[in-house]
Amino acid sequence: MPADVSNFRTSDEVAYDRTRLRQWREGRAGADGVSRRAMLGLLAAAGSAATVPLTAPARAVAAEPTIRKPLPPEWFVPRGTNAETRFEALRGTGRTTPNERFFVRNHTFTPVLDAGEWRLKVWGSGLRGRRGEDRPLEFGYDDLRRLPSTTRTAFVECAGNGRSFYASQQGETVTGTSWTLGAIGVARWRGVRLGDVLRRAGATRYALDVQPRGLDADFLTNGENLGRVRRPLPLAKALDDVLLAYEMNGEPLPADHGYPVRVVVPSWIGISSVKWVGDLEVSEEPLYSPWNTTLYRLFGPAHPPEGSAPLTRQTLKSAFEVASGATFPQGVRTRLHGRSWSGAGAVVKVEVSTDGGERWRRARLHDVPRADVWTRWSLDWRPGARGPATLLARATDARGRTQPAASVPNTQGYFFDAVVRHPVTVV
Ligand SMILES: Nc1nc2c(c(=O)[nH]1)N[C@H]1C(S)=C(S)[C@@H](COP(=O)(O)O)O[C@H]1N2
Ligand SMILES: [Mo]
Repeated sequence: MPADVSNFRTSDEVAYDRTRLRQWREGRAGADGVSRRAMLGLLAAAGSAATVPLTAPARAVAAEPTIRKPLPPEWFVPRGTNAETRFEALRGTGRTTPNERFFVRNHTFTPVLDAGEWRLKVWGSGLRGRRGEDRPLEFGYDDLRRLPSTTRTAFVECAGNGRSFYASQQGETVTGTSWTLGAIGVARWRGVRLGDVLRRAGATRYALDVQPRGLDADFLTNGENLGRVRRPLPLAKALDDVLLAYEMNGEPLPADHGYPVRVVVPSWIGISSVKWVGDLEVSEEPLYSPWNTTLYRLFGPAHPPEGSAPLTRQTLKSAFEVASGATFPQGVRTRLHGRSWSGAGAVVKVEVSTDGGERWRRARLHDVPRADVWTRWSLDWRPGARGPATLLARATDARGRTQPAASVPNTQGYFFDAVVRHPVTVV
């Protein structure tokens, strides 16, 4: 197996996944809204399927794609229900992304919620008293704001960020939104530790998974209703560094980013950071949703037939704060700026090539490298011959991992980590 996919298939994750699949087969795990076919697919390599429960029939719900904030074309590229940040729009901004320029990834549309009426319902078999969904423990917005708060700077990045390069650089056909590199933003999140809420809610020591669920509309895709956006987190991660955030860069969360409260899961793929969170299921049994079974695993020739373990930590990427196809005058010294980030730790080194990858130079780092945040960098360049040129940037993180020349493909185009070829013209 190539080194860069083995990172995401640590033996721990694989063993964990296998145990959970066995529990599902034995009727000891929840998988509402995951088709029986999908679960059987996952089980294929894990052993016999035996008898398995059927899922509820799909309900039809109207979906109307909407983002509430303005999306000026100099800052965003519209992508269906989503909006991608242009990296050139980050030039001159700080280490955090201004809320107005932060990318939006919506499965359906932004709901407009009232913090006064909002409740976080905590329920499930992993709570003392084994609370059913109809008998949850509730926290209001003011209850959360009265709990001790904590602040953390972290990126939220879609697992599919960079997906379009599987096609444009590697000739691979993959499904999903054709992001370039702008499905990422960094913000200072303030909120309550999820662990504090779970302890107050009476999570038992047998609790295994926590599944936050959004209050946005059911997600309909390919004629199926997958229900509301939800994805389980193992309790170990939930108790570690996960926040229930109500502030983003010092302001109340904007509607598009989860107002009044969202989950923020540092270093993990964006789907973990559920927006508009309405309830948390705390379970003694492993939980499944479409977002950790058919979606957000790696499928394809380089991966096991049942797919990889569910994706967790983000991979490694770099981007120039330069428009694609930008022009540079010949012979005039210019300063190229960019940012690099990794889910595995701080970015400690960035190399840049201005000649299509022949010669590499060390970029100057502008930030103290930190985990969960990008490192800004720059490099001076005096463009030579007129005509097309290709800029490349290659990051190395604190774990010693460097961006490869090509990414191992997967059918849904997640985790593009290869060096991106950035076209410009010298005039
Ligand atoms: N409730 C809910 N949470 C969600 C989503 C969603 O559609 N609904 N999208 C997820 C995905 S796929 C990503 S990448 C991030 C994007 O966060 P942002 O829109 O604040 O940038 O939110 C995640 N949380
Ligand atoms: Mo995402």
